[in-house]
Amino acid sequence: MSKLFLGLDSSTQSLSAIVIDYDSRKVVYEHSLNFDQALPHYKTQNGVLPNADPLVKHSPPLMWAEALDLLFARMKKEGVRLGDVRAVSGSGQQHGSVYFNTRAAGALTKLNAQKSLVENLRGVFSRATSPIWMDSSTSRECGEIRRRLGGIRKTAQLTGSDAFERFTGPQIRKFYKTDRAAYEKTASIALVSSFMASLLAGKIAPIDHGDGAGMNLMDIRKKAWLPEALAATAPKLRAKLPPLADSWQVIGPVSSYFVKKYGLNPVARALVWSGDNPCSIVGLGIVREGMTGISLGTSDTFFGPMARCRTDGRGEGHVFCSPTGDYMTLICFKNGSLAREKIRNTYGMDWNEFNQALADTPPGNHGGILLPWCESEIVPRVNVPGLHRENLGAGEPSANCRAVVEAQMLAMRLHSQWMKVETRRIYATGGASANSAILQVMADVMGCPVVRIQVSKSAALGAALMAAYGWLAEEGEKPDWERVVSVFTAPMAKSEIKPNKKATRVYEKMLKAYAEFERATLRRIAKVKSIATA
Ligand code: ADP
Ligand code: XUL
Repeated sequence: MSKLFLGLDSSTQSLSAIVIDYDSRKVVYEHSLNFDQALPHYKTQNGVLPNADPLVKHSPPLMWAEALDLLFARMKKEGVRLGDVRAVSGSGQQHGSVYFNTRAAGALTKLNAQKSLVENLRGVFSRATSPIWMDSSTSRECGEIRRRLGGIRKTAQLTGSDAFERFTGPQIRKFYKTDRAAYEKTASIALVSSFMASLLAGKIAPIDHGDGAGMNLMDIRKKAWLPEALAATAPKLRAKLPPLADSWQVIGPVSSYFVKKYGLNPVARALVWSGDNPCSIVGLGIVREGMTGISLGTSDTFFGPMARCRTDGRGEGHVFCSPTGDYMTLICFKNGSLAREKIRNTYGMDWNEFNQALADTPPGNHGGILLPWCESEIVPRVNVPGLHRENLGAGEPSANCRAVVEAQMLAMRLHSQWMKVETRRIYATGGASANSAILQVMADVMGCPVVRIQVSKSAALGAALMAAYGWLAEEGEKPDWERVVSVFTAPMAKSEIKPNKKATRVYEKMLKAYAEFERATLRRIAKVKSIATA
């Protein structure tokens, strides 16, 4: 029997699956299911529920559960050898939280294969919707938690990050403050990752150290819940949190629901899941310092492994735990793919026309800059959405397309300086990494080559590799991360995109102009806000 491992990725816009054959080192199955298209009855837009408040971004947890049923049904129908799968792990969009009441634990152990997951989960939530990573409605709660923990630097030193609006702790605090009765009825709080793992394992799953670090609740060095942070967040919180665990820990056998319904092997192991960015560290094979990953998904993220924990005193960047046992640094931009899409759509283009626009305009864009804060931004922190242009008119389609991509790459270069890592090679992933014209701007701005690996869904691949690692460890095989990731994550030789030296020199100069325009715009926004609130 071949050794198959299944990796799932419950992301903002989709649920994906990758099956790997470990011995023949092949990806044998890959599939993605887009929430808006496959499950239109949840009425999400890009996986998110519409809300009158632009700062509030929630998604329905039942949609993620229904997607899991649908994906397994498709795998079964397409003849995927689910009976040969030895272990299942997964990756979830980070920070989002799911709220279970006292009925959940019992319902999970008794999942009935005659019913759907949605039917099985009826009545187990104390909150119908889940705040996700795009939510930025908790500035007040961030301030309260940060003050209790001793300021930006101290909060980052303790939890790995300053208090951030999308992080789970501030979200829990807002829930406690605004709906105390529902908070009281909450028996257990899960992340998207641990929620999905709970379905697979048929019991409340632990939260892994990688995703747990994105909550402002975990002691980043001790990898344990931090009592001061819990106290600063909400009362009786400790009792509502599951245990923490290594990202590759086996929870137990998969729930009989998946055995009876879809033919998973009863001895197949269900593992703890992690966040999409920690999983991408594994899925891209960037397990040594100096290797940098950039994901161009719904969010744009810049990340890399870090051997010793060093936090960002200015509070823009994060330190999470890497599934390999090291740490990882990360900065996250909310205005990633959806901002590129928005500019593209404004000028009625498709991706080919967008790429032609990049080809028609020179690096540096004649000094034209566009800050693409279509939604409130995480780095730098901007709570008033808006587009800001310098030396650029809204009536210049091609220059605006170049400007959005250049600004995104310059922002990554500028705001990653605290990491003090010399970027020698970038491993690109996420939906937009399919676009070589965008990656060329990335290589030129960063001044180093950009590569892709065979599999574009690095988070799902990382999850499959974590499943393999956890299974091998349980079998007593002492697996080694470099070996586990090596063959699957070899960069595609032909995919290397080299920086153009002349363009890199243009961007070195432009970085100063960009930084100055960004600072000036932030000052202007702050002034307008203070006049409005005076
Ligand atoms: P997530 O995992 O966060 O849900 P993905 O990594 O699947 O997101 O990326 C989805 C995004 O990829 C889409 O919003 C789309 O804008 C972008 N995308 C897909 N193909 C291209 C392309 N050829 N050029 C630029 N962007 C693309
Ligand atoms: C990372 C972050 C996003 C989400 C969604 O901190 O908020 O990258 O994980 O992908």
